[in-house]
Amino acid sequence: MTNEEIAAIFAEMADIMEILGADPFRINSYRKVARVLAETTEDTAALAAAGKLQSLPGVGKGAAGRIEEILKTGRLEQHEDLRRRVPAGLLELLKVQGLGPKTAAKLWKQAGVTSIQQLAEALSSDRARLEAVEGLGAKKLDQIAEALAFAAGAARRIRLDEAEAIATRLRAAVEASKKPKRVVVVGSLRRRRETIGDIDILCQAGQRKAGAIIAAFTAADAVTKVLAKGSTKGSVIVAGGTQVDLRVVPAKSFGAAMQYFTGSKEHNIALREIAQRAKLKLNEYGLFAESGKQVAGKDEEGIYRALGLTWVPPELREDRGELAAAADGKLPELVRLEDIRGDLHMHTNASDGRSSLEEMIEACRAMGYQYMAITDHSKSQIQANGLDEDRLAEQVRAIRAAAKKYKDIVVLAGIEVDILKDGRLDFSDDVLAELDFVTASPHSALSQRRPEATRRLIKAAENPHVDVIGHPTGRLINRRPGMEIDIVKLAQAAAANDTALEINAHPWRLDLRDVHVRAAIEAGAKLLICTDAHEANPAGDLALMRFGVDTARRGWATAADVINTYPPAKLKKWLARK
Ligand code: DGT
Ligand code: CA
Ligand code: CA
Ligand code: ZN
Repeated sequence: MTNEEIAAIFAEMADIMEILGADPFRINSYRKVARVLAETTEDTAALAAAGKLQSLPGVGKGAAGRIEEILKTGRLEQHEDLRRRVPAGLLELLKVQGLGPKTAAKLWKQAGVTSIQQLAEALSSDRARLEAVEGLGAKKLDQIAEALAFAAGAARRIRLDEAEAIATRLRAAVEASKKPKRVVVVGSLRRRRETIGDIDILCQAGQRKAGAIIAAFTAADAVTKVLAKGSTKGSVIVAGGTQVDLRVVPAKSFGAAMQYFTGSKEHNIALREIAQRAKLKLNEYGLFAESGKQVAGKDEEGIYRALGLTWVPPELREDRGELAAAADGKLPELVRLEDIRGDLHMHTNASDGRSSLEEMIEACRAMGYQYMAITDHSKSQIQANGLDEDRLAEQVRAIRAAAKKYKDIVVLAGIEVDILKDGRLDFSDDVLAELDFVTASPHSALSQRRPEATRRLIKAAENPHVDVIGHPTGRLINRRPGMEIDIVKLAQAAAANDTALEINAHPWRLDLRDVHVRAAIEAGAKLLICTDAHEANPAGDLALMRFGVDTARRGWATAADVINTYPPAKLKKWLARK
């Protein structure tokens, strides 16, 4: 059982209890356990074996017992009891966006609707029966009908880069109309999550202009369907099925709206509790005293400041300890894109890249980099035209010759050597010893189980010639999960052997992911953020660096944690460390 599978059981129990009208406090405690399990980098089975499940936040004696039962028997009696108490189709209904457990319960009790199928039928042929349900007006039913149609088509969450491209287009449409004072992206996209559910945009303008701005938004080229077109809010679907929401907000509450709609919901709830303790009320319109007087809300900083906190970078707003750190003035100074001085993972047309060595060097110079490494694939990557020992030797000569021509950039002769199934490498130590830089990456046998996968990567990290473990889990977002690894053990081994861990910046990978990055730093490991570029285009693959920096920031990384922020002399010293 993986952490995610156990988490799903707890989440489903919470949903069922909510349908059954259980105590909200109890429901919340199950949701909290589900979230903690889904996010933790610890191996739940190992924690259980050590009797330490209760070290997880929110996991008390009861939850620990339930987790143990799941691990032992693969199921949970209480979960199955709960499932027997609601029609099976009802849980499917919850997957429809905007349809929560409370509505599902009413559909069941008041209209006899217990499946998506029945809901779709009633929507098209018996709306009166649905409109009789408490809280289900015509407008809400339209929304549900849209969501049903949408769920039938598109993937639920899109990658960060896809969302960014859509947001850029819609933002431009909003900016071109009526010249609003400010247009900002909020929601999970501003927090730079690796996947995005829907895109949220906020625009500052007065009531007079709002209508025209929303009209321009809903008429934008990318829009395939308009879901809502109100006086302060517009909602559309774009090609591919993603939803985009625009809200128009006046200056005096722009900061409050920015804060609220940036989320996360969990961060907001925790922040609101801090406000309540200070006898203040926080919502999307502002921060208010008991008298009703507005205390803050024009800008985000003002809100955090009035609550005794330093401003929290959006990437940290996940309720993972950022508010306590902000209260103590101990938030990390996060690494920035401008801190990056070089890229140490890229391919040329000697393996599966599309550009020549010279073109890659010119592109890295255009990026303003002070150093770079060429890291083509090794021989067992046959489909990627991986280099064997002879071709590698020839390439190293070519790189050294080319490198001499440039005073402004250090060009390292490297390799992306395959980590074989058992942790051995695709080249012997003698061959690796000839290189300036070695990335070792897993590309095959990615369905390996956690213990083998962890042992495999640790073995590679222990090799004295390896500088960094590339895309450690091998996952591809929305396509394959990659290996589950014990990140703490790997990071400890990496730290002990002076081997770095890569944050592969390609938005399909983002590997290490955010929670891994945080755990790796806490275990003392160093990081490298690299693009894995396959083309010499400063606006193409090489520009993907920003997504890696986003992930590093979400993992609380500072520039000091990231090797490729080092000045050239310091990097040279690091390269000579082993
Ligand atoms: P997504 O779209 O699933 O990738 O994630 P978000 O975070 O963009 O979520 P979304 O679009 O549902 O809502 C945008 C923000 O609005 C969210 O991050 C926080 C705020 N928000 C939404 N619903 C609630 C809520 O019930 N309570 C609170 N406190 N904030 C909420
Ligand atoms: Ca969103
Ligand atoms: Ca939204
Ligand atoms: Zn690779």
